[in-house]
Amino acid sequence: MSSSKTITTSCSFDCGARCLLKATVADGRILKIGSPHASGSQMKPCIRGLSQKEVVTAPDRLTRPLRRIGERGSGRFEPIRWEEALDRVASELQQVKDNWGPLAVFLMDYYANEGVLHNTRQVAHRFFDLYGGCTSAWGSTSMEGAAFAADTTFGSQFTASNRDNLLQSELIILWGWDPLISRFRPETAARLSEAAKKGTPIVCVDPRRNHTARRLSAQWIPIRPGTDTAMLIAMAQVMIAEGIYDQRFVERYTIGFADFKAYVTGKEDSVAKTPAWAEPLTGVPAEDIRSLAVAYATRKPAALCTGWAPGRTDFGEQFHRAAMILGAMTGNIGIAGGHVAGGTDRTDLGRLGKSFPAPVKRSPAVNVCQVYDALLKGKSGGYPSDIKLLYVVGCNLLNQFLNLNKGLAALKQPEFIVVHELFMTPTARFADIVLPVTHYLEQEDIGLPWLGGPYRIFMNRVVDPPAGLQSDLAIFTGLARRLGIADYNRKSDRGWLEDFVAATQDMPDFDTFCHMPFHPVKTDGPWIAFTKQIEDPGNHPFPTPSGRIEIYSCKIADMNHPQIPAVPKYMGPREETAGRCSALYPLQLVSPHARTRVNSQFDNIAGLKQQADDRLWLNPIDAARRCITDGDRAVVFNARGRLRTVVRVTDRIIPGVVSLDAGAWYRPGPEGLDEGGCVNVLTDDRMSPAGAFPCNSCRVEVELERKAGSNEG
Ligand SMILES: Nc1nc2c(c(=O)[nH]1)N[C@H]1C(S)=C(S)[C@@H](COP(=O)(O)OP(=O)(O)OC[C@H]3O[C@@H](n4cnc5c(=O)[nH]c(N)nc54)[C@H](O)[C@@H]3O)O[C@H]1N2
Ligand SMILES: Nc1nc2c(c(=O)[nH]1)N[C@H]1C(S)=C(S)[C@@H](COP(=O)(O)OP(=O)(O)OC[C@H]3O[C@@H](n4cnc5c(=O)[nH]c(N)nc54)[C@H](O)[C@@H]3O)O[C@H]1N2
Ligand SMILES: [Mo]
Repeated sequence: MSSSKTITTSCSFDCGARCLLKATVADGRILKIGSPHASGSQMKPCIRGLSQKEVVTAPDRLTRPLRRIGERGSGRFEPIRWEEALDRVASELQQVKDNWGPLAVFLMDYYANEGVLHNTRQVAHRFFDLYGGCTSAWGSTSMEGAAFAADTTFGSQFTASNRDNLLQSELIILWGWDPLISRFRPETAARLSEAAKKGTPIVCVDPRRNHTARRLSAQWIPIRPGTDTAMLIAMAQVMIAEGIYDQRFVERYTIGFADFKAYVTGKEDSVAKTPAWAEPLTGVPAEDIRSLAVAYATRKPAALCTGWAPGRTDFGEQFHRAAMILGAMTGNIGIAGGHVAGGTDRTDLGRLGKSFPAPVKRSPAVNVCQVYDALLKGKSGGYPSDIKLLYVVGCNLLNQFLNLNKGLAALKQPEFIVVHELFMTPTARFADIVLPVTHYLEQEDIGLPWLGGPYRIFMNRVVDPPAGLQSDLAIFTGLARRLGIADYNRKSDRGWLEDFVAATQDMPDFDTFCHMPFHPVKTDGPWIAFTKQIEDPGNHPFPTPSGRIEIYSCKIADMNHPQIPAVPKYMGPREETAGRCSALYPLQLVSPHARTRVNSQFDNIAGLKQQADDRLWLNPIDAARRCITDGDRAVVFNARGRLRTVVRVTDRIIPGVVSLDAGAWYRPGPEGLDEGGCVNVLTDDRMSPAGAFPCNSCRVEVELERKAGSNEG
């Protein structure tokens, strides 16, 4: 046996971080994946990165193209040769274009691979752009509410500050945010732990006492999902009534405060949005709302850090807008120890001068919540086209998109479905042709931090792919050749990467970059969003129509949409307002991201599945009412679907709410019951007014699983 060597790379999936991996390799096989010392706490990989050997070598890894032989969705396939598979896909693409035009192709590409070169979205979009266009999806399943709010309030998506900043905060509020699980940059957990250790008060507002709250021993304020905006607005009311908001900041940097104040105080609609008003909506005692408002307004600087989950609700954008306004009312924007609440948490640091060429033509698009509806209804439903061919790259939509049972019908609709995948996912089962792809450890690339950040990682090829396997880019290159598209890809992978590096000013030469574990991007001191706008507003206006932080948004006012008010307002969850629904399905359901998965990825990997918490969290009060005890098997259901799961009875969740991690694979059982525990058999596919993905606005009922043969009701 030859001696082993170590090779550095990073993950490239949609994971919340971007860490350094150190692979030990011998005889072309991975022995181990660990974390290099060089990374310190800064880029330390989590259990998911460290388990990638198991992913690459998984026994169920797809290694040959497959053609469907059974009924669609039956999962019956036969292997075929690459030539044959690519010829078939190319001829279907040509035929659809000739007969129906290119818009009859729906491209469902998503963020499975976020490498600079093997980026699933960019390689697919470029191909279909040159093909002549297609119909595709718009909107982020993650943070459309935050993106909308950032654009309309600040005129910028770049609202992030470095996490060292938290060490200067006198108070940290984690609102619907669980970064010890979701990461939000690799260093976040370490900085929060340091802040906790040095005694910074940390408060967590969440329906669950989540992992971060527990590990940091934070104060937990339980809240009902989808009602956060009411609590934030009541906090604003306290600050106004008690005269403790930062009047100087509001006058100097914002517009529209008077309109917001008129709503908050009740001048506009005779309802003062006091803590007593918010208490029955949110489930949070009025006194707790007042205390948090006073603390946030008076302990300066303070960081209100919001996750995206509270914005993945019926009126999600209002949550992000309201949090931003509180950040402004407390003067915590653009200063050390403060934080832009409600934003995307993105930065533009570390971008490369060039990336895989993005599309030029804009294709018509439907919101990510409406993909199934568009497949089912086409033009008759007001969508851009009738879909004949669905092309899926890097997306497990049947598992991850809302209202899975509607998805089952929708995926029967197209005449032809192509899926590029590593595994036979619930979505891939519906393909006519499945094209297996390489894993990121099998190719060279560049890894950039999730949400941006000041470093870049050269992703070395760690092992060779299984014989014959191709990357998405190589597959599209082969299809382009067959379709006579000359310009798709004239370079080698290396050639592209060298180009990206050469086009980036502050990069070392390519060879040096390849041999360093990571390249730190120089920043002049700590980076804090909007410091220039705050320090020198005369020369640095906010990029909004007014040049100020828009509490009243001119852009929203122009939209003139009755459900998107120009100042943030609380609007009740839609299902709750439909009274019958809340009586039939009295529990609210949230579906957080799992510690052991990236969305649905790795649910099929035994080592990770064993460590997953795929139980339904249920409060003891709700459990007792249903005669359910810890460890019981139960069925969770509503009008859209039913799933079977195991119950974890815990007081770490507020009464009236249940929680089930998203991402377990759908496994159909008898009578429409999902035995895999895929939460999206329950969720509703109506987007929020501004396009947010409302997975956390969902009502269900839970019952003990009936024994076979029981004839109860
Ligand atoms: N380990 C891991 N990390 C990940 C991912 C993963 O799958 N696994 N996915 C990555 C991706 S793609 C994304 S978009 C991000 C997602 O990041 P987020 O959207 O921030 O994460 P979630 O886990 O959905 O939810 C965070 C917290 O919000 C709470 N919550 C849910 N609904 C509400 C609500 O209405 N109000 C309040 N106050 N709290 C609520 C949940 O209980 C949970 O504790 O994570 C990224 N990081
Ligand atoms: N109920 C509920 N639903 C949710 C969420 C929630 O919080 N609750 N979160 C939403 C969020 S934030 C997100 S981002 C979405 C994620 O939704 P998806 O992006 O559909 O989720 P993934 O499970 O990451 O699916 C990516 C697929 O691509 C495959 N893949 C990996 N690498 C490659 C590659 O290089 N090439 C190709 N072709 N394929 C590859 C993986 O095997 C996997 O099946 O889910 C959303 N759905
Ligand atoms: Mo996401």
